Amino acid sequence: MSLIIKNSPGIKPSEITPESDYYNRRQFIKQSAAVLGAAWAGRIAMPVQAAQTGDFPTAIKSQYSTREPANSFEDITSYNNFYEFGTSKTDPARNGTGFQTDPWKVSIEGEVARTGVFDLDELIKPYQLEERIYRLRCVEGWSMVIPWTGFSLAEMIKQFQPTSRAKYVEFTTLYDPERMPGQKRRVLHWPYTEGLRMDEAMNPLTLMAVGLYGKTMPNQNGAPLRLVVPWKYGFKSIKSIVKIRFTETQPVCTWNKTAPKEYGFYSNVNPSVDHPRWSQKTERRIGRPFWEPKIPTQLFNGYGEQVASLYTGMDLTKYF
Ligand SMILES: Nc1nc2c(c(=O)[nH]1)N[C@H]1C(S)=C(S)[C@@H](COP(=O)(O)O)O[C@H]1N2
Ligand SMILES: [Mo]
Repeated sequence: MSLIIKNSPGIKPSEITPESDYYNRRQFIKQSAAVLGAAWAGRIAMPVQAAQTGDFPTAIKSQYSTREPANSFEDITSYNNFYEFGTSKTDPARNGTGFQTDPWKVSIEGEVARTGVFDLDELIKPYQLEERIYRLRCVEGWSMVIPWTGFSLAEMIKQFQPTSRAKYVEFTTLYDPERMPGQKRRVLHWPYTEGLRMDEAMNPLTLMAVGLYGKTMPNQNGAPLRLVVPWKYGFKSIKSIVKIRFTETQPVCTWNKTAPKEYGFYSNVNPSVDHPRWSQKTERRIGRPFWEPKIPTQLFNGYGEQVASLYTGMDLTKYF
């Protein structure tokens, strides 16, 4: 049974104000910093900020959200994989606190008509933000339900006009060992890279996320911009992106390069293809009591209705 809600609210992105509230949010942060500075310097009374309204007031609810209950903000922001800030689950929350993400530039390169380096605020301004509640299944055997705020990668790709040679998209995380201290240790080939086939990148489920729980993306979850590909294992959902490159050949992906027998290019969630060192048949939902039985893992993490056709005729045990 699919848990995807199929009834579309019928709202086209074009019918909604194109102005991104995210842009306003980052402006707001800058202004707040200025106000804070002034308040400190002049000892003026601090204005009351309406923080409870969320950082993305114009985001619309997505038709692709699961109905499962979301994990708590606490769970989502305290149990992370983000090796740039350390390899234990609690390291990213602890070591990512001071990570500066404003200003942030993203370079668009390769097989597209429009290439260039864009300021993040400008880059994402044209797109309709949505709240999308997705399951995230880590290859390690745990899962969470996360209410992301983001926009469709397909909408963004269209703006850059890929050439006929654009067959894949490669994403790269920031490389800056001073700001990302985990990069001082050679636990992975830095910078972290990931890639998708063009049709996977263009699938409507593929999301570029800038927040969660209606708040600007916490550093430990991949601020300020990260990918979310809900039918693939979590490691495909690369964090803190600084480069998006369109290529003719299959990009090199960090985990695939590190252990090609364990992590394939496709990385589709598949309970019938075990990891060489453990089963992928079930998963532990973070935040649930330890005595509860594990949940059966679903093919394509339950998103088969939307994505199975991308892989027709492919042997998924070979292209894992
Ligand atoms: N740059 C980068 N992106 C990354 C990772 C990482 O270590 N570095 N870890 C991946 C893994 S293994 C998972 S499961 C998810 C976890 O995302 P979350 O911490 O927001 O739940 O991020 C993925 N993206
Ligand atoms: Mo993961």
